[in-house]
Amino acid sequence: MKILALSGGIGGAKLALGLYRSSMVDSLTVIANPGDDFQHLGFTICPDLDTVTYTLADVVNEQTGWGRKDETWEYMEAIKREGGEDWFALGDKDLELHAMRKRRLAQGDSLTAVALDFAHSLGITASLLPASNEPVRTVVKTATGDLEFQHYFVRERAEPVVTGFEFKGAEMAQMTREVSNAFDDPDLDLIVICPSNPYISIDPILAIPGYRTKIAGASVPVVAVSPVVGGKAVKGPTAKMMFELGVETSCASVATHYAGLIDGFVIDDADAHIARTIEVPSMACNTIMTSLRSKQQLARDVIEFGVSLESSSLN
Ligand code: FO1
Repeated sequence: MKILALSGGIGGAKLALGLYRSSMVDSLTVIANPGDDFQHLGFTICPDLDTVTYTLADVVNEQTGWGRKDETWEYMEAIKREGGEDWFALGDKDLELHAMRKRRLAQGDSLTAVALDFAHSLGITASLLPASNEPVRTVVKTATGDLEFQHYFVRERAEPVVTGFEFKGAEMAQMTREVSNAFDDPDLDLIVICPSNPYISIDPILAIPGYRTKIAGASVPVVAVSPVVGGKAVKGPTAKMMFELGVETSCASVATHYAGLIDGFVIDDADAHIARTIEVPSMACNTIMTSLRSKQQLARDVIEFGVSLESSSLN
């Protein structure tokens, strides 16, 4: 099986790991959300790309879901002592990646080349790709003004009331050759939209010219997995945002959000009773990934559902 997945950070990375470690998958490409990226303390921080990379390399901090395990914090302590910006925690091990990325970008290498080489250096055999080499930055529109994404999410703890989003730079950004080749690969079997926040993790990718067309026109099934279970977000502020945006906080709303892009939608067993309200074919299973086994099982369920959609569309 050859799979192309779109992912945000923590929740998406869990399914990406399940796919990566699935015996059914021979080849995996993951496209990471660029909207959370920002410049901070002189570094280009790419939280979702890095979370997917650390997760697949098995070096992620499993308590937080982001950053490195067995991290030390001397750099942050120095920033604090100097009265610098210490609201965004960059660990010493994580800093090794950031220093390397800074050096490589400064010498003219692309974000894609840096990401592929870094993943390779960690022994990852999947292709982990930024959605674009150009910056795409989510701006969160709130009742009290516009906020850069990490300022909203980490510094303000996602507390301000959200009224909308802007994906700055998206219209000027380009789908990379590596991403385009992954979509056009004649051996591709399935496209998966991971259980990530549709508004802030998947929409920034879809805002880049070409993505919607490639996904809507794909000759392979496109399956999304709901990040909303029983009206609540499995992780993060998805449900809070939906409420503030005036959208019903249910998995059905997520399926509607992806209308025209997906052929099938995976929901949790807890939502099986509302499956009939979902406009595309749906499948209920356990989507709560608390162990490697449950991640691999969800990957298997998603693949088998995707394959069943393909054969039913051929009939
Ligand atoms: N999330 C936090 O809640 N607080 C942090 O201090 C923080 C630091 C951080 C450093 C590197 C990195 O790759 C991710 C980091 N994250 C932090 C996570 C990240 O900002 C968000 O989880 C994602 O952007 C949401 O997907």
